[in-house]
Amino acid sequence: MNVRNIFSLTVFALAALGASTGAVAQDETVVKIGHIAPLTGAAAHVGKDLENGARLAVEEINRAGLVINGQKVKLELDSQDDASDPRIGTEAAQRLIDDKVVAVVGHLNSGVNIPASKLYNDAGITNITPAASNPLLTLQGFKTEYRLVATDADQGPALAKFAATSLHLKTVAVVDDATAYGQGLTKEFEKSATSQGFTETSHEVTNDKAVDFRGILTKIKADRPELIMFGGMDATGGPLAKQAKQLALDSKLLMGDGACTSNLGSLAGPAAANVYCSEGGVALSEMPRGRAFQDAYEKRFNVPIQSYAPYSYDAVYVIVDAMKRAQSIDPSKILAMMPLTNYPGVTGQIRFKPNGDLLNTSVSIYQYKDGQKTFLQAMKD
Ligand code: ABU
Repeated sequence: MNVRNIFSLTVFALAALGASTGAVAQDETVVKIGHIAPLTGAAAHVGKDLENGARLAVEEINRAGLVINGQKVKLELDSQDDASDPRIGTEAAQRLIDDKVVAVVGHLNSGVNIPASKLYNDAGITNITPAASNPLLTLQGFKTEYRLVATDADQGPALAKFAATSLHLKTVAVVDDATAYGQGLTKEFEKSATSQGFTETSHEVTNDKAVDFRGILTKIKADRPELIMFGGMDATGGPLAKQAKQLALDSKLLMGDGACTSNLGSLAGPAAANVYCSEGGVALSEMPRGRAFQDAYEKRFNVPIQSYAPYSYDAVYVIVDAMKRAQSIDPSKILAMMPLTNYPGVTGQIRFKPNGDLLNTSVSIYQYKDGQKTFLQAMKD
C-alpha cells in the first residue's frame, strides 16, 4: 500500500468514526434538530415557511457558536416531509427518532401531529409545534408535547367575538374540511357563536383535497347568511372564497390560522377582500423584533413569510435554551428543562402551562387589502 492509499484510508476511517459518533473535525459535535412539516402537497408552501424559520435559527446559532458543557456544538436541521398525511407523517417521525435527533420542531397539521406525538412520547423526545392548534394535542398527558401558538379553543371564540362585535353580523353558515383542525376549529367557533348572538343557518362538510365548492355554496346561498365560517387551510379556503364571489354570494368569510397565509391573497384573487382570518399569536408587525426577523427571513430566502416562520424560529431557540440550561445534548435532559422555559422569543416571552401549551396566548385578526395580508386588530378576552 502506498502513502497515498494509507492517507485515503485514514481520512475515510476518521470520517466513518465521525459519522457514527456525531463528532466532526476540530472537536465539534453535530447535534441534529428534527423538523417535520408538509414539504409536498397543497400545504407545502406553509411547511416550507416553517422549515425556513427553523433553518434561519439553526444558521444563526451556528454562526454565533454554541458550546455545551465545554464542547463545541454544530446544529444540523434534519428536515422531513410529512406530506400533511398521518401515515406518511408517523413514518417520517420515526425516521427522525431513528436519526437520533435531540428534539423535533413540527408539525403543521394537528391531524398528523396527534398520531406522531405518541412516537415522540415513547422515544422521550421533546416535540414543539409552531402551528398545530387542535387542543387535543396537548391534552393527551404527554410530557414531550409543547406548542407555541394559541389553540382552536382560543381562536374559535375570538373569531366569533370579532364577527359579532366588529363586523356586527348575525347569521352564519359553517363549513369544515373534515380534518382534526377544520372540525375542531368550527366546533370551538360554534360553541361561542350562539352566545355572541349568531343564528347558524347550516353546517356543511367538505374535505382538504376538494377543489369545487359550488355545490356547498349554492346550498348556503339559499339561506343568504351574512357570514361563512370556514375551518380548513388556505389551499381550500382560497378557492372557496373565489367560487363564492363567482356565485354572487356576498357573505363575509371567516377563517382560522390555517388559511391566514400570505398566499391566500393570490389563492382567493379579488375575493380575498371578503376574508377575515385569525392567527394564534401576536401579529408580526406588532412583535418588537418582528421587522428585524422579517428582514432577515426575506434576505435569506427571498420569499415572503406565510405565517408560522417566527414560531418555528423560536422553537429552535427554545430547544437550544433548554440544552444550555441542561448543559447537555441528551434528549432526556433537554426534555427535563422544558417545563422551566422562560425564553424571550421573537413571538413573545415563552413560558408553558403544565400541559405544554403557552402560558400567555393572544389572537390576531387580519384582512386582505389589495391582496396583501394586513393586521387588523388583536382580540382580548
Ligand atoms: N393551526 C393551523 C394549522 C393546521 C392545524 O392545526 O392542523
